Amino acid sequence: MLVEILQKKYNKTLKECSNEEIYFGLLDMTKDMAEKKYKKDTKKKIYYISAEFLIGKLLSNNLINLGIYDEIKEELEQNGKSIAEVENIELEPSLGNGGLGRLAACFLDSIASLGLNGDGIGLNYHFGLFRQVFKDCLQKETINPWITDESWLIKRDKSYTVNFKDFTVKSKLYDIAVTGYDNRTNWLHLFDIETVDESIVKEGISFEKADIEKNLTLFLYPDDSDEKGELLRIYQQYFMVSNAAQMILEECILKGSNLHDLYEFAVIQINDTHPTMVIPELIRLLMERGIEMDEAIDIVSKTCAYTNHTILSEALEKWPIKYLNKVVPHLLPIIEVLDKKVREKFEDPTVTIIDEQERVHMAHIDIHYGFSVNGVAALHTEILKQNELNNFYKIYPEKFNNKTNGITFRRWLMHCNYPLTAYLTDLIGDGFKKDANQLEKLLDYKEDTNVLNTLLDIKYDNKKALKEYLFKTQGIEIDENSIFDIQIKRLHEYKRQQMNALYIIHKYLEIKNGKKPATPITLIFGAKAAPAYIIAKDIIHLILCLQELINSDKEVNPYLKVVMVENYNVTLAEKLIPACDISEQISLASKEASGTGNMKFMLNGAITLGTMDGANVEIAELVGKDNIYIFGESSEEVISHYENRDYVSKDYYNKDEEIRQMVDFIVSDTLMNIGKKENLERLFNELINKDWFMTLLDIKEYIQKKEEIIADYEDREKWSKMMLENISKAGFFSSDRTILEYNQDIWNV
Ligand code: NBG
Repeated sequence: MLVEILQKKYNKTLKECSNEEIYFGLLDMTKDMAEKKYKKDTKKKIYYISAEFLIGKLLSNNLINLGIYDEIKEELEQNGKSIAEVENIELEPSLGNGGLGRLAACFLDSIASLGLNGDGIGLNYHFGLFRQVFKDCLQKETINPWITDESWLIKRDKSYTVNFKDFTVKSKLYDIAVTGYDNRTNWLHLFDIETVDESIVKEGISFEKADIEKNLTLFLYPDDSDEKGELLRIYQQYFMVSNAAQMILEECILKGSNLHDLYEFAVIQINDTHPTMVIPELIRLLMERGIEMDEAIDIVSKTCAYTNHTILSEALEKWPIKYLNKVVPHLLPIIEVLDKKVREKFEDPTVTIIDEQERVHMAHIDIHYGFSVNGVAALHTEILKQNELNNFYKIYPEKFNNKTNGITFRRWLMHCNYPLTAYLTDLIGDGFKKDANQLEKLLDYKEDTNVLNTLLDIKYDNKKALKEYLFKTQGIEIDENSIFDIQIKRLHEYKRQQMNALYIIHKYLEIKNGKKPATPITLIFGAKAAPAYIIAKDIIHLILCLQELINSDKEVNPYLKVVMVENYNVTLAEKLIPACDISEQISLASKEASGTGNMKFMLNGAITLGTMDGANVEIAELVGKDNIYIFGESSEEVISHYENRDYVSKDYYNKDEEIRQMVDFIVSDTLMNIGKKENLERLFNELINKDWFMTLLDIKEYIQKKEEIIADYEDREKWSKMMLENISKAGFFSSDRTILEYNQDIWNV
């Protein structure tokens, strides 16, 4: 089929075509096949609304899900082409930021793969999240254009009118097909406007924030450190949910809903608080269509469900009434009624929608006016119930439920680790591709030296493949015979990349003093920092300075290497994860809602070094304490430090010589000669005077555990057994399991 398409499109044979031509040929073919697998809507349908969808490149994923990957791979090889090279042509869509967006993408994959009728709804950001470049050991941000003339986006003939206070826009809709694995096709609906003007972006990522008609869908999470920025975010959010609400009502009416029964036709999952305004917007639209307010509120409350993804208060959105009035004054009367009803029913001042400072708490709208509230890992949900949202839990115990996150094995095993997938298939059959729990069959081989050695061989080959990839794409050289210790995730103080950086200093000093590791260690980082998050950028600066220092020190670099990959994204994750030995999951206990990278690493045979936080807790339960390296204070202990305000980082610094040495090194001449005084001093001061996320609390135990896991790496047999246990037990973390639970407990589709 491909041959015919290329013949028609370019009048060339497969052999004659360039990789680019093959890519566009495959794009046409895949889109066409996907469209054919679209099935009519069922009576009830899931709408997953999210500010981000971190979908990654789509070609291979779609070929796998359509069941033609092997065939195409072979056909290309027979003609002297390589699928990997064809894949390089594709630009990664820039529609997401971190775990929340990647989760949304995994969920869409699982919804379709389980044959459920469910679409995603979001925005078509032209430049998406910024592209990260390093210069002088600093992060700089530039635009990240990803939309090309021919792409996965299908322009639809559909448009809605969205009214803001001062002006009105007409939306246009783009769809991306979401192919299920051997199953139906659903859609990711992305809304945009015609008037967006990419040329207004000057120097890096700066642009005039007030010109909404030109900038509305330029960036995901534009800088909101000033008023104009906050207003822009409100414009984006309202634009997203107004389109969503209009589309949902239109589809339901078409299927025969009289709107009084909306919840029998639609269930809306609100992914974190960004889409919260869909609640007042739907109420407004129902009232416009003649439904009384009380009934409208009731209908919407039976239709919407909310997922919380964090307990960090800065991420729980609170919009000043003043700002909402400037953008969407028509929603305020509704929000005020929602608030009034809460006040009439409950005395507790902490559960109101509008607070004393005249701010609207978006999560509070979701909890009062949605029928389900879920956390994303067992520990996270417990913390929501017992601490963060305890006052709400007391009112609505029946609304709270846990849905431990998951990942799609199509992308995070079958696509990113072809050799391991092929080997597993040989050993245990391919049942695990649809029923992830079958990975447990691998346990039968836990004493089989042959199998254990093959797992080590596959890991080694993946490390070599990563080495080649990093050299080709970023000019970075690494040694495949070293231990690959990897921390890849957004940069945030709670994730504690700074603790890992202190470990590097510890190791550097040790080597300088003549104590050398048995096997060289390569510490790999990948992380973007939010452009306005100063300390996060300082941490990147520290890591890049250490990279420069260590990699140019001949005494140290045979034993230690630091690599921070530039512009970390899904494509890089797909290369890094299969090559990893040690998975760094070292957040301050209680702060990482779940984590999903931890699951991807485990599935690909990396061993976790982590705290009892997020889904690490469930990983630890599944693999048992012999197959994971846990350190650090527990979430209870950490929460009690916050409650009693008794953590003083300076005390740890003063008390402990070793800690002092590491922290002081940040502002030593050695490092200041490489880096910037201002940044390094600021970070130093932050660590000893604030350290909100308690780096110094756990640093000693962290170093100790890390030395232990590194020492255990030498015992190859023991290590390979741990790998096998981790892979075998990863089945629980398939997003198919998560989605089945959402459907059983929340959606009922
Ligand atoms: C993130 C959490 C992660 C979690 C993902 C997906 C936000 C607001 N939250 O721990 O930090 O894995 O959500 O649930 O991005």
